[in-house]
Amino acid sequence: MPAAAAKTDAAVLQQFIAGRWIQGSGKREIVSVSPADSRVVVARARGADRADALKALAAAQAAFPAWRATPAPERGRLIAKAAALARGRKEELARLMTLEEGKIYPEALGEMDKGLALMEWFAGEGQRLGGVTRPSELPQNLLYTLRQPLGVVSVITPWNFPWAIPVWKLAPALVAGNCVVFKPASLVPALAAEIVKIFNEAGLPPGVLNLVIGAGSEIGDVLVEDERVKAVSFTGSNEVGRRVHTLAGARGIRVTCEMGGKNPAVVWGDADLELALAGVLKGAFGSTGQRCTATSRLILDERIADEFLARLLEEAAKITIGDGLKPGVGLGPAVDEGQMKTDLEHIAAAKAAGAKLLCGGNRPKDPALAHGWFVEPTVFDGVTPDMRLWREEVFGPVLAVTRVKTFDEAVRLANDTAFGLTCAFYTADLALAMRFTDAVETGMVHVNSPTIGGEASVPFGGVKGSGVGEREMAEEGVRFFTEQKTVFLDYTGARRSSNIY
Ligand code: UN1
Repeated sequence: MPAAAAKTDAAVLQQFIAGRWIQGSGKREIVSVSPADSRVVVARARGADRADALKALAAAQAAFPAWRATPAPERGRLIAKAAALARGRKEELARLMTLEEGKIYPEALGEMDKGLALMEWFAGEGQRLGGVTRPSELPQNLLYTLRQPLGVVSVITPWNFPWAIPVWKLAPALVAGNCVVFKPASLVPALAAEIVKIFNEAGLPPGVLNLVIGAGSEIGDVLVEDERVKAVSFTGSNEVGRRVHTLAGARGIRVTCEMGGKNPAVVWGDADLELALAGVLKGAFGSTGQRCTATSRLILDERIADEFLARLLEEAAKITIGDGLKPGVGLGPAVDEGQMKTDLEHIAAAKAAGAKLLCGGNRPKDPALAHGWFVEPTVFDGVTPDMRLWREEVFGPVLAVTRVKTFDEAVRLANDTAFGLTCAFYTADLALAMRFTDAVETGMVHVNSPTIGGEASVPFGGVKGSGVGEREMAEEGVRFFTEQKTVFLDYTGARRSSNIY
């Protein structure tokens, strides 16, 4: 598409505050371009500034009493309606996702499905939001707990799952009765605006969900520091996550930060190698490696290492790099020039450190790809724990391989990282898988399946440097957005004879 034509087609986005679409008052223009061809402008928006963020917070605060009073099953039905509306637009939204974020269309469809399953799960939570009842030490007394909304909450999301991550935070926040200010990553504003439109069309009252589009820390800081904000749910880089956590901690509010990973896949000598191969390829190169759950370290039992790597290289060579909207393409671009440069820097550092480059390592040479931020699928053998490639998250299609002789060595190396999100262990030996599951220091473990993914009904999140605060998804996902109240109900109708404690 010629640049000029693309510019005219670009959507013009606005902020959504108090139920109205308004122009941002910031100086900066947010321009969303297609990472597969950076001449293609997807959308433009005048960015929000501090004043817009404050307006959004005020709108959320004003909407809270009525939303809190809306019965939870009713709130849940509204989420269900939003899910149904999105389901009807699944292909269109997936196309927009591929255009704006770069992931290949089949992966975008998969992300749509995942987000829809999460919305449907959380819609049902409207009928399940509840506490516990317990017997009291006293006769004719009842102890029970209630779950109540917090008030205004901030939802701050990254660019790599521009549909699933926002909905897995927004749906539980809303069903629990909170009002939200949503700040998506500035690289994916077009999809974020569609998400907000869908919730609005489903019938959310004005002010219950507000959108601020902007770049830089100015509005993000307001959304954590303002006294009206009672909780912050953040997914993104460790650098920003630490800042969010520190600011929120200083205020003593609740915060969940889901951050990076350096996830290992271990392939044991007895594993089904075809299964392991498919899982490693998907984990390492799926979404161009741009997921916190990506497989970035491969720990191979030395008995099968040569055979496995030979097959891995064969398969990597077959991957077609290109525009994710084209059928047959298996690897899309990095999201922007900065991410592409980061990938290439990590590759250069690994080479300099003495790791052995087995494949990839460059931008593709095809001139048709020259306007996109593409990086070849890259595999390094002989990576040792002192190398940056072992320790630091790349967020690109770069896999670090090492070989081990013993199970204990595999466990030790798997745990030799500051991160702890997820891992995979491929084996035919169930006892060994159980021992690995026991010993590995991660929030999630995959046995004979790739490191990536999650399901609505089970908690998602990590330990060590990968995350702080409550897990997401499942019951935990809603719990984060509620406050507990313990009720001591005495129905004796008489004075207590003695206070037992
Ligand atoms: C997945 O692997 O399907 O930012 C989800 C991320 C994660 C989501 C991964 N929060 O990559």
